[in-house]
Amino acid sequence: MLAIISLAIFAALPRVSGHAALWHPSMFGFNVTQQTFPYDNRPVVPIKNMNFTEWWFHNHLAYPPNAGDIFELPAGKPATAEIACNKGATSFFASSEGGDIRNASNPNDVCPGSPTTEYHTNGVNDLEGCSLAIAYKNDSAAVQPEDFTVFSVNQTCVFNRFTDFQVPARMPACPPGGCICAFFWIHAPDSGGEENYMNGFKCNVTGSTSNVPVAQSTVARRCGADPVNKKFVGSAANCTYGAKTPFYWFNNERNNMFEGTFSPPVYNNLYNFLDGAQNDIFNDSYVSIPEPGIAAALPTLAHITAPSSPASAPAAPTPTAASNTTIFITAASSPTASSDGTTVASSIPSSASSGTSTSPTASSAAAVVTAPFGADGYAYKRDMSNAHVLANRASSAKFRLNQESRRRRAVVRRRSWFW
Ligand SMILES: [Cu+2]
Repeated sequence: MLAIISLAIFAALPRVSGHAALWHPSMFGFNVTQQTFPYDNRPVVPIKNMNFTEWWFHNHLAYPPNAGDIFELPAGKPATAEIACNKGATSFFASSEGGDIRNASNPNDVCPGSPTTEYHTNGVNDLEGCSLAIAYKNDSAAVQPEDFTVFSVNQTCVFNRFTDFQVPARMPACPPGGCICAFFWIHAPDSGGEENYMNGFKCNVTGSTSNVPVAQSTVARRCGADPVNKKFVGSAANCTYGAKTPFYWFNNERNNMFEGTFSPPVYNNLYNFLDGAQNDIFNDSYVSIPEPGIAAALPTLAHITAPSSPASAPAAPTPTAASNTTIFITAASSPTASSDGTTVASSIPSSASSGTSTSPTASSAAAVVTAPFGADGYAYKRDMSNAHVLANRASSAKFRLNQESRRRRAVVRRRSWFW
């Protein structure tokens, strides 16, 4: 009874709800309020256990931006987005039901007046990253999940209202009318239940100097160090390189990730989503990308001489993990920095989530070179092979149990703020 009463009081308390969204007039659902749908479908509300039309673009495709509202992506430069738990906490507060709730003493406050757990983090060391993806289509209705390619990652996310997304320098121009983009986020497993976040928006690449298309994206593998799950060394050969699809997880339809409740797919080194611009997503970025696997050959980067020149295909050295010519793609690396036929290895830090926006450094990368990838990687069992997918599906009943118990714990935790 007490639980029911306290829940009722909790529900009646005026409060700024948590979660988070990317806010911009170019977004689908910019003016959707709690009353627009029969259920609360504000852009900040998490997505989970939904059918495709409900989760895709947050079911906001019928709420497009006004003509001319577009989010600009300057090639080779950062695009600054505003991420907040309420529109009133952004520069666009004027059209928010609750008006301006920005924190005057901290303009970067994602959720003024609320603890960080409201946007699913226990602090700056508990961040898993978020991403922007792009589809080179100007018709939002024509965009399919496989059309999106992640072009920018911010691993220090969600933590600052003003969040920079570095745009790759070689992004080609969009079709007339612009492209369709989306913000994707899956938060840390230790601060709230399993949830996806997706906000679609209209975008356009400016200052483009390359016309090489973005490659068809593929699903990213879990390949980095994962100390929480007692995997202390990453397996670079098991990583997905090049254009990668966003994560579609924990819905009823069209998922591309089947990770368990406590191992959400995340936008950081764990899935080879390095911090910053994703500079290797173009058709000519690689001479070859072998099928990933714990004993696979590493891919070979192409030598890009000029932004618009076709890729030359130099004779590739035998790619080996121990190769002295191994180089590392970091957020700051430009495609021109690579030499002919260089073997690529992802620098995988020992911690899955560093909690800072610092790019992997040469020193952390050097550790990968000297330590054979296979030392622990051969025993790695989290690759998304069919067998593993099937096993995950078979244990879905267990997921639901976990999910239910986590939800209950979350309710207890939230109540404790008030009691
Ligand atoms: Cu949430």
